[in-house]
Amino acid sequence: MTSLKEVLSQQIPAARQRVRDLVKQNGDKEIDRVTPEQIYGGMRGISCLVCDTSSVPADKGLIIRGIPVAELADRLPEEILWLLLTGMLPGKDQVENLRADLARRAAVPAYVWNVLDAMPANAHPMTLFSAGVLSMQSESVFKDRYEKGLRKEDFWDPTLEDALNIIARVPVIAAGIYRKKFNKGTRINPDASLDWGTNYARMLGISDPKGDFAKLIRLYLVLHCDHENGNVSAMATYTVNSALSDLYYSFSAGLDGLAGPLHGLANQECLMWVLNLMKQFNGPPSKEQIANFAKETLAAGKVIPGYGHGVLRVTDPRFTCFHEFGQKHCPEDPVYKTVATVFDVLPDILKTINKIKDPWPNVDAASGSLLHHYGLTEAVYYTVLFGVSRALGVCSQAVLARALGMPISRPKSVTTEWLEKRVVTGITVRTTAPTK
Ligand code: CMX
Repeated sequence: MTSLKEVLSQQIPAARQRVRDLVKQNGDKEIDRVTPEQIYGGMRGISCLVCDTSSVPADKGLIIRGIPVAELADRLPEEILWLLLTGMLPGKDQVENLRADLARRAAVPAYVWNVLDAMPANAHPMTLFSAGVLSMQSESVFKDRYEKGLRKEDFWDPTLEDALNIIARVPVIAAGIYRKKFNKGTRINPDASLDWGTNYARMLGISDPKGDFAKLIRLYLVLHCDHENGNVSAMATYTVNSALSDLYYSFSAGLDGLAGPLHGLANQECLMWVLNLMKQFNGPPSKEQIANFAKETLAAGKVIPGYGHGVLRVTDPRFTCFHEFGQKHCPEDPVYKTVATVFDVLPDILKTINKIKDPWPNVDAASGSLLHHYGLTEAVYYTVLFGVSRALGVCSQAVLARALGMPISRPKSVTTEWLEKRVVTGITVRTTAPTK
């Protein structure tokens, strides 16, 4: 049996050589073009980042190392972490080894709880989560070894140490935040015999006699783990880490991006939108009532959370996985049923609005109704769950970026004047001094 670190040590030299060959033989070949529309449109569709952990074709959705996410829905998050990092699914002993390793690393320093206790009572759970992660920065193995003198080719090793320590601890911190923020009683300590996802479900303290809530949490942690590198949380983590700020700084920055309503916060907004809809009509609404409510939301200039995507142009397969979970485990739950009826109605309405490129549900549209069904009703907490899962992907991406020796990120920006002249004359006019 080989450990995760041993497998990576074996793989990294060939991965480096592959990139060296690509750049040496074809480094100057054009692979894309860039238009002003793209520059002013959030850099949509510009191929300028490398991400080997996952890809998101517009017509298929999340593919992790060549495997569509729906085929991975029954796997443990530990298996997914191994897959993200190595491109292979682990053997039975390897998963158990990784599970036990994470369990050994799960102790959260006492000062983290003191930091969280000192935060204002109205701090959002994501603020607490990001602060909790950042507060541990002095524990960074990368920072420590870098200060002592570390060769570039070895950067990935302490980054992996930081990644595993962060991944091991985030469910403990996240569950502690839940218990504190919503007055659920004392914290529940991790159980070193359980897997990462089941442990998190248990530490939240939700009653789970049949183990279905733990099943939902494990599914949740698998589905949200990664989504290429161009989304806000991944790119923020990647960019900060590229400056060799360690993973505590970088993952905390990624969480700050995840906390935005157009990204991870849509998770909480979705359930709120559905509950408001049900409140207005005293229970599960009819299709006509849903259509009217959606039109009112749009007329007020708001987005409908859980619908649309920057890349996808089909129903998000992660939504489909949650939808199937609901059909199997709680088909009669009124909130889930409402979410299912919204899915019947909304895409046709969104299709009538020309500017909306993707009228289909994304990952956030159904998850809240399922969490609500099992008693995790505090929607403002939902993005924290997303963040716990996203640690798997962004930390894996950072380890691989350091393994490949990726440099500090520094794309070139141009002024509006430069663009105006460039599109008219085709001549490059530099209006600012070149930056380093
Ligand atoms: N409801 C209303 N309007 C929407 C919409 C929705 N669900 N989705 C897109 N639009 C609007 C955009 O706001 C934009 O309007 P303006 O030009 O007036 O600003 C227009 O349609 C074009 O947007 P787009 O090109 O289709 O989508 P973007 O790539 O710009 O944005 C996203 C993608 C996800 C931010 C957007 O669809 C949205 O705001 N959805 C609701 C929030 C949400 O569910 N976010 C979670 C995404 C999943 C994730 O991050 O993991």
